[in-house]
Amino acid sequence: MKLTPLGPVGLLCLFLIGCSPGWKEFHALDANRDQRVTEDEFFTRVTGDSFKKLDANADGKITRQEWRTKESSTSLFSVSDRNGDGVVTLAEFSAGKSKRRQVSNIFHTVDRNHDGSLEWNEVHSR
Ligand SMILES: [Ca+2]
Ligand SMILES: [Ca+2]
Ligand SMILES: [Ca+2]
Repeated sequence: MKLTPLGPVGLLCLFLIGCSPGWKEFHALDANRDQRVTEDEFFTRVTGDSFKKLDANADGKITRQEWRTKESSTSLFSVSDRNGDGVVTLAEFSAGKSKRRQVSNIFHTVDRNHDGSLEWNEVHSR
């Protein structure tokens, strides 16, 4: 059985398609506890979470084998492994421009008043 990691798509579901996140999820995103989630906090959390899910043995590196057990395609693995040493680190994982854009798109959809941060009422009300 394949586990689908709660990546950007999962969060997209969480925020936009009815499965409204609870206070706990919002709080988890709000790293500095100022009741606002900035794009950086959002990005760090989203990429961190998907990284952790792929890094099965939690050694801070994703091997091709770990990647393959969670993702159907390894083509993204090769793209992510920038220095070609056969493992993807968190830095490499976060570096992809397309990932940043993808997360950014979700963020800006949720940020209804476009002030660059998510507040509880923006996330909570639909
Ligand atoms: Ca690992
Ligand atoms: Ca690498
Ligand atoms: Ca906002």
